[in-house]
Amino acid sequence: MTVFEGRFTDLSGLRLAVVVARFNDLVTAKLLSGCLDCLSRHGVDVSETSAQLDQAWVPGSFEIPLVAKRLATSGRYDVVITLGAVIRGDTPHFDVVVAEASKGVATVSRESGVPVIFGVLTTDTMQQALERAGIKNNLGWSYALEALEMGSLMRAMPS
Ligand code: INI
Repeated sequence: MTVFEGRFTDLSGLRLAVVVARFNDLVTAKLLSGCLDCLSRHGVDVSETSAQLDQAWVPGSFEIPLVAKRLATSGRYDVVITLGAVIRGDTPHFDVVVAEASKGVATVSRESGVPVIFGVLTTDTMQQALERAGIKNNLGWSYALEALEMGSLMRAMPS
């Protein structure tokens, strides 16, 4: 029996891309900083000259799937992380943005065969979003861990 699982060591060859939405950047910048902290502590080069990690900024979460698709299908990355924050209180079209972002990310991941981590926070209030972006916990850290696990798992599996 073979058990396939992701590992958090020997990540030297792993190539990652992060797509970050500027909308609510008070929140998304904090998610990004938690994400980079986690990647760095697991040995990923997150420096400005890194050949292991690239970033793409998009206006809002609605645009995330398009850019995630370009990155995932480029053949350059083992895993793509998406970071966004959609806040119901400020967003009459909350449901539309969330549905497009979540369906879009799932579709890109399935169709490209590249793991795309869904790191779009969906909350009722800015306070809740900030709590998940560092005041209580920084989910950017968790999204990075999930990316490392999935990137490593996919490399371990037969193609
Ligand atoms: N984008 C977000 O990422 N979060 C939001 O809360 C949000 N609100 O409030 O509208 C939001 N809107 C912008 C949207 O993602 C697109 O950028 C815009 O509609 C242009 O396509």
